[in-house]
Amino acid sequence: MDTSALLQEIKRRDPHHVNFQQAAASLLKSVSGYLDEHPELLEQGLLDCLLEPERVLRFRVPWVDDQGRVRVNRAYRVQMNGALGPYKGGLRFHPSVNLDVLSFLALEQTIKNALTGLSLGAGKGGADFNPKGRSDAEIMRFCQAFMVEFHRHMGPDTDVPAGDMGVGMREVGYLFGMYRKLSGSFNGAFTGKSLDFGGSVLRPEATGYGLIYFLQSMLAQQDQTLAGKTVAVSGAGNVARHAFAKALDEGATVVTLSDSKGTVFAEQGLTKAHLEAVGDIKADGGGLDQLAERFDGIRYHADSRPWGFPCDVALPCATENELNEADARQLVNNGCRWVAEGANMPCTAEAVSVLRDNRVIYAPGKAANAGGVAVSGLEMSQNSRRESWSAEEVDRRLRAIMERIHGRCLEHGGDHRQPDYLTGASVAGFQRVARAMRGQGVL
Ligand code: NDP
Ligand code: 2IT
Repeated sequence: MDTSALLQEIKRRDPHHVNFQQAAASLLKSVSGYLDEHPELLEQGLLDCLLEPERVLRFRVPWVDDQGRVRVNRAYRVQMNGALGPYKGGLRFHPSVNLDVLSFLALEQTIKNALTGLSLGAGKGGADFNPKGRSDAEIMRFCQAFMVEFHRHMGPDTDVPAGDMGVGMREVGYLFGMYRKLSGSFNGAFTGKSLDFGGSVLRPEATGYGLIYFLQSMLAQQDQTLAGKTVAVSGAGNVARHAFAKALDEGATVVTLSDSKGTVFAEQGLTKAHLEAVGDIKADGGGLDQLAERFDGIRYHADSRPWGFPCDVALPCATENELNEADARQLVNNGCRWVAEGANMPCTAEAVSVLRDNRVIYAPGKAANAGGVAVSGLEMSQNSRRESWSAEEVDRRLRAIMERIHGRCLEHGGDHRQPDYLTGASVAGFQRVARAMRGQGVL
């Protein structure tokens, strides 16, 4: 099927899967030039297969809350593509989780994991469970109930989950513990584990650090460095906080952070002390308004996003579609020149067009946030060798992987002074997974 017929078919089959349609349309548009040169890939139904998950599991998760009431959540695992290795990708616990969201994330993961150059297939899963306001005991019971079903569908050579929004080291610990008990096997079937039982050093930091390493390669392409640049970061979770910390280490001034309720802005820049306070506030379930109450020089803007403040670099690190066309125009008007995505698909398609039309250098999450899954790949290697590497070793490998991904994007990204990273990343990732699919026959 050709690409426009394929998009029509996707819309006809799942008209409500608007996020998946957005991700698929972006991918198909980005690889269309490459496909013109490789029509054999269209003939084999390869694209149709790439856009259809190998398998989707849906299951109920009944659990008992602290009041003794039975709650029932809906959970999924989208096992998207296994051509390059075991299905690999995070689990998200958030009330917005549905099959559309997980399908778009699984498609992005397919290209991202291929770009890392590691032996990683792709998947994504999670549940419409809201961890906010839940006690530690409730979180544990939910994680255990999730695994009672899911353990039979995963394993170190089949499907290796990790964290995503709402799933951090604590949740991975509870999930892994139940997996170990039910499977009777201690193995590397989860990444993002605690260092106390097989985790890799630097996995929590890896997505944010990797984003900054990728950004440094983007800047170097134009003979620029991060030192002295003003950076707007969105989010206040794992990715945002570690990107913020590394940007500070590299001499940038970070002026914003945000959460689902609002944005904090500090004209003189946020500091490590602020970052530490954000960690405490978030661990207590609080909002960023508390940061402005605790420190001078910080303004809190309820119900707003960071994109209205002047910056050189914008790093959206919260969630999908958090930066729209109007936000992109504001960034352009305020002098922003680089946008690199820490989150998955945070820029809408219209925002990407505005950035591109105004010569803002834009890097999609499938390239720029691949550091997290890359260190997950390194955690799998360490687990299977029964080794643990030093922080220096993991950091060195992470940096090298991000630089290699940057190089692969350039190969297919046109003008090296003004690279089109979206096309570059999509073609390079697609090329690798398509070759593997083709070599294995129609499956
Ligand atoms: P976390 O759960 O740690 O943090 C998510 C942050 O996003 C929170 O600060 C949350 O606010 C904020 N947020 C959620 N929804 C919205 C919204 N609608 N508007 C504004 N802010 C919102 O998740 P991560 O940091 O792990 O993930 C962030 C993004 O990065 C996601 O897109 C994820 O898929 C992607 N990603 C994560 C990787 C990882 O290794 N963790 C790897 C690669 C990509 P609040 O605190 O109020 O809930
Ligand atoms: O979106 C992502 O790449 C992740 N949530 C990390 C996945 C992983 O398996 O480490």
